[in-house]
Amino acid sequence: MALLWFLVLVVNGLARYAQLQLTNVIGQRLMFNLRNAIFAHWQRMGVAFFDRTAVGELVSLISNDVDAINQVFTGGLILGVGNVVSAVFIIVFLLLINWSLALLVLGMAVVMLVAATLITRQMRQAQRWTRSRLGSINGFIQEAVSGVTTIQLFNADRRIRDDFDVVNQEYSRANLHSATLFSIFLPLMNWLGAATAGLLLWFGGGHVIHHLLTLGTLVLFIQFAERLTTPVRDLADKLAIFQTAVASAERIFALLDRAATDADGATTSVIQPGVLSFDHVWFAYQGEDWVLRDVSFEVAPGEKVAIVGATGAGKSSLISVLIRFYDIQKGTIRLGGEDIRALDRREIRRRIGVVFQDPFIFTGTVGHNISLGESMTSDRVEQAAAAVYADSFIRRLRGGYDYVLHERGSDISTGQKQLLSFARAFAFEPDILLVLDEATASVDPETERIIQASLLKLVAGRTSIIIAHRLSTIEHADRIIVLHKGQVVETGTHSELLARQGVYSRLYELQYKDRLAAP
Ligand code: DCP
Ligand code: MG
Repeated sequence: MALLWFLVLVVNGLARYAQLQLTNVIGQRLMFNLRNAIFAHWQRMGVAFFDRTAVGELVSLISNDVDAINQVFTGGLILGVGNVVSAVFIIVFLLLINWSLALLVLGMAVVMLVAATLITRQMRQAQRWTRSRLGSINGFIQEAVSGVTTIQLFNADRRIRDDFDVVNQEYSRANLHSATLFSIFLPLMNWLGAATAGLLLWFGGGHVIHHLLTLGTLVLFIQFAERLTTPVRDLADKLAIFQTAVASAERIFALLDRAATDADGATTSVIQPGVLSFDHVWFAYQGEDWVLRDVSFEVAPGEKVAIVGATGAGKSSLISVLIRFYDIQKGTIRLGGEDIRALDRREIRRRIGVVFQDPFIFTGTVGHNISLGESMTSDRVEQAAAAVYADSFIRRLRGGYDYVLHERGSDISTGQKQLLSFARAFAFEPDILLVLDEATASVDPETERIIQASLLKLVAGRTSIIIAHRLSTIEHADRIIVLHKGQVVETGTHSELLARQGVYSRLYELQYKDRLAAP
């Protein structure tokens, strides 16, 4: 019998190992797939989605919420199901041996289940609280790190430290609350377990003295009662985990069920070069707050058009709708005669090169920041950089094209970032149109001269739209479109518009006159 018992223990151990390993593998695969699915879905969401979602929230979705679902597997519901099965077996077994003692054990098990349920319900609340506080801390840190220069510049570090102290304290308090509940839970369960053993000894012992029960049976009862309380205690715990997982799953699937913007019906995948036209275009980011009002203009192939206007006039928005970051509410934008809503977004962005006002720099080498992982030879990368006069500064970096830039390009200058973004646009060889949202930040005259030369190289021989902030850029344009509060108010050449004495001449007096072409 002893040998058999030993064998059972060995098999039990092996089976446990197999079970744990299996649930781990399933859990990890599930998390892996979920994270990939969420990330892939994000990449397909429109820019508008990111306008209104906090980074901290997204991070917590892909880490905390995915993790909560995994909890169901590792040490979660699967083991919980095993617990229920073994509890039922134990109860039936005990009832068969001695029903009165069995009822006593069962009664205590019910008491424990009720107590455990009550406490775990509290714990679930506490967990929710803790998680939301954790989200706040994450969000706070993310913002404080991104805004560190502004914080230090305005000596706001002490104030921000105080603010952090508040969110930190709330997180601590939430954690402490959870911990308190937990420290009640465990002793209480242990106490109830001990009470069960005590009651068994009391009643069972009496039965033994009166020879109504063998000592062996009593020992068996005490042992099995202990084996019963563990699953009962766990069960309540597992239910709480399951509840949290369901809440997380709801959040995740709410995201995955959101339609991705690139899923809408594009019918034409090849764009024919031709005229770009805005035809009575109306656009608002939200509701009826029109940012573009009845905008109409055309850009013929080979033409270089400059768009000017006061800050907030809607110039950058014009580009966002052109490359379908957002869809317009009224009117039509046509490329080569085709409504852009019928065109594939990827194709639009491949054929139209855009340089944004504030270029984004990724962590990685200079070369990678130009090619963005697209398979292009290093020759092509270097040629692109040389074409826009970016290579002289790149060569001065240690390692040249292999120099590793840091997050958001914190270790190169604003002007250098611009040159890098020009090189990026050049390397991708947009053949239909090049759009350039000129940066407003001013740089030293020498860099200014390089950027101007670089810009001219970029637009040479291309149809281009330049949102201009520099007089020298405007002067090189074939035509100027003046945007005022979302409307096209004037069109013409520099001298024509000056002669008109309208919005452009006012803008010129106020904005451009002093910023004469770089020496
Ligand atoms: N806007 C918005 N949501 C965004 C971007 C802009 O509600 N995601 C609003 C803010 C402005 C208006 O749209 O009131 C126009 O913004 P633009 O960025 O198009 O303005 P400009 O590019 O003309 O201004 P600047 O010269 O400063 O770049
Ligand atoms: Mg802008």
